[in-house]
Amino acid sequence: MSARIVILTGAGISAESGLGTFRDEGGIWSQYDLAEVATPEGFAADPALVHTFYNARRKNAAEAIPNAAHAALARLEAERPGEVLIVTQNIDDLHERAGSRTVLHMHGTLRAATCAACGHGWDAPPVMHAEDACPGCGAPATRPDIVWFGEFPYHMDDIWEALRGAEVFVSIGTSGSVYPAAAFVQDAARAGALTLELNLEPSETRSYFTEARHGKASEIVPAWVD
Ligand code: BV8
Repeated sequence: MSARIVILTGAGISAESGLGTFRDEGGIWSQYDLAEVATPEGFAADPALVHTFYNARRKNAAEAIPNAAHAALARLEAERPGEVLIVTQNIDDLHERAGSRTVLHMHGTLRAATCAACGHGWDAPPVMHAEDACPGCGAPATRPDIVWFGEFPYHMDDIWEALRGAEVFVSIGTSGSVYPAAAFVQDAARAGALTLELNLEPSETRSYFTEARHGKASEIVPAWVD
């Protein structure tokens, strides 16, 4: 997969749409224990708790509205067909609802469900329960199709190929604290790309970027696009 402009997004781009971030003051990881709700071990120990966690986030995401940052990225892609790839760590569908077409969800999405027993995949219902039977094999092993800690992210071969050929790499609304996404700026820089961080504040990987602009995504992303 190739693109001149590769854009990585994180929870910060959806913050002004009302969806929580993870590591800011009062963030999701201060309300829930990551180990209990975002690891395979946590799911095995208490699938009902994990479904409750993701059912609430699925509801919040469905009620959220894309903001000016999502809209600006959709405009950029429309103006430069075939040149823009969004790689998102987010599991909401705000990029798609804003009109972006080329979006890779490396951590999965709330819209998808899968079977922990047979790997069958289907569109997730609004509310999932631990005892729901897999439509494929019938086992009560349904889970959100989301990449948890210790699991391999999706689309990695496409992402690494795109980073090798990118002219510009832009990171928006991410703290740079989760790998392998946090290392993408280094992969892009090694390939000679210009690297730009657009974030509320300097991220953990700020030093790897050629340039950084700090502020709210709904303001600094349209300013960069337009
Ligand atoms: C893996 C589930 C093997 C979905 C999540 C080194 C190499 C490789 C792996 C590791 C490594 N070191 C450690 C690891 C293991 C681990 C990891 O990174 N641990 C961390 C804690 C150290 N990684 C994994 O397990 C990954 N798998 O490594 O497989 C492998 C090895 C090599 C190569 C390939 C594979 C799997 C990681 C996925 C885990 N799943 N969540 C969900 O519930 O959502 S991660 C979780 O954090 C979320 O998915 C989120 O996407 C992700 C990153 O968080 P951010 O999006 O950055 O959000 P955060 O709150 O942190 O920051 C928000 C930012 O926005 C802030 O900077 C803030 O200032 C800014 N902001 C706020 N408001 C605004 C704003 N910006 C602009 N405008 C605003 N209004």
